[in-house]
Amino acid sequence: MSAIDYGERIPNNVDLAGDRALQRALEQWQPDYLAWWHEMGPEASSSLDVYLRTAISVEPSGWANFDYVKMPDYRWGIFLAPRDEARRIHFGEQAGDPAWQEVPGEHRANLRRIIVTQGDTEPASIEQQRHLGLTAPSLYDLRNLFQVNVEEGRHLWAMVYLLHRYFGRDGREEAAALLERRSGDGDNPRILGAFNERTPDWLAFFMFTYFTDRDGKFQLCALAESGFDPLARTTRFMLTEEAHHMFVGESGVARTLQRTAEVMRELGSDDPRAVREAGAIDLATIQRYLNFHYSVTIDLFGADVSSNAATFYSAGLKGRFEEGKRDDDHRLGGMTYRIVEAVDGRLAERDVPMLNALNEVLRDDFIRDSVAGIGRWNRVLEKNGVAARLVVPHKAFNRRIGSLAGVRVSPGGEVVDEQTWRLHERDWLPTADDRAFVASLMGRVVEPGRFAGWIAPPPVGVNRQPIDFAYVRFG
Ligand code: BYC
Ligand code: FE
Ligand code: FE
Repeated sequence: MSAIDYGERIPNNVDLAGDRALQRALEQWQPDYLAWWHEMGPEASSSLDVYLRTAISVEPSGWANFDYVKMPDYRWGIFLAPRDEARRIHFGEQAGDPAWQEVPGEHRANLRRIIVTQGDTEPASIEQQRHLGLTAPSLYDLRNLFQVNVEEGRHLWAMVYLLHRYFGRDGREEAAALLERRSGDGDNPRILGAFNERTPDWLAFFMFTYFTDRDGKFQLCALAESGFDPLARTTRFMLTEEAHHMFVGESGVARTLQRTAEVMRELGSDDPRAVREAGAIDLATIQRYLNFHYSVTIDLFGADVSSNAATFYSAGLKGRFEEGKRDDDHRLGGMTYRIVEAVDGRLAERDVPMLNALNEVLRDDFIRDSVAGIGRWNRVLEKNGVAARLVVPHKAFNRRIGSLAGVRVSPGGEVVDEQTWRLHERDWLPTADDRAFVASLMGRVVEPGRFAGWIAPPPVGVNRQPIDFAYVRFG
């Protein structure tokens, strides 16, 4: 069951050949996917040989095979984690029932919506990142970008498989629409806010993969608990890929900080202008990028009070992060959770029914995980003798979704009026000048083992290859 069949046009471990109608439908979607990849995937990349990993098994140990691949020839496929025949729904009103192998009629619309929303983010991120290959700071980084891109493409396949296999004609229409929406498009944008923002440079890319791919981790973990077993199994395998995306972000920012700290030490100065003149990114700019990506990403968890969230949970469609490790009744009736809202010009806490607050519960889990990694970034500064530290802004800062949308809150958590906001916005969020400066540092470095001056090399290469390995070969 877990062996992957690479003899098929669409590699899979779901016995696609045993369902001719489904196989035909997916084989018809495949050229549309490739056309979309050519139009919206990584720019000027079709002829490059890229040292990529491809899944060869869904077992946790040794699933990856590394080799040179031209990205349009990447073997995007359908890989589900192995089925546990005895699996039961373990939260919500139907806890204890066998997990569903087909979609229950009463949950069809909600499940489709969750799967479409998840699926939509995957091609969106590829669109957001499509131009970054032109300004990669090294071959190592270029390869990592492309690895992330092909895997996000595979995540789209994962959701499209579910839509085609379990949702009939509606599912096929939704699968087609996933290739029609475009990140940032005025008429037909991607579904969620953060996926319509730009990722204009590599600092933004690293912040995105640190924060926004981590939203992916938490949402996928919640879906991996689902009573709809095919969704649980496909998201379980997606999570093994997600770990690498967050690694790219965490290590990318850490290497940026390393270089900045070295420059500060050489200069004996923390003056942002001096740091910039020496070709590194000043800490204040890095903090503003962090503020931006953090705030747009925490919006992705949805409204803090949400009847959708209650329905998804009670129906057994979407669980909590690490549902199985929690020792409450997994139904949550009568329990409460504390949220933050703005009342009369200040922030105040309020207890609301836990079931309605599950978006906030997941957001708070995400925040804890994010903060831990920022501690690791700060150790880079500490080790280099830099006194300054990065911090996450208050969770009410720069919000557009939920109770905190529409109030102006400083990164420190103080409610401010519109005038104060406008006065300080340039200290809190990346300015046009910050973006122009970071853009001025971006230039493609293609010599093996060389790195752009604003970023330190990584401590080790990919798959135990040396750092000066030719991770990408230009034809
Ligand atoms: N932007 O009751 P609410 C990833 C809408 S990332 C725009 O809170 P709900 C990846 C909402 O749709 C993981 N609109 O909604 C990362 C609703 O609209 P309607 C992606 C937003 O359903 C990097 C209304 O506001 N996966 O994989 O409880 C690279 C009321 O809100 C936003 C998922 O998200 C927003 N930020 O919560 C590649 C999992 N937030 O119905 C990939 C699936 C809310 O009024 N999705 N709205 O028109 C879900 O579970 C839920 O849909 C959400 C929203 C948690 C997103
Ligand atoms: Fe993904
Ligand atoms: Fe990802």
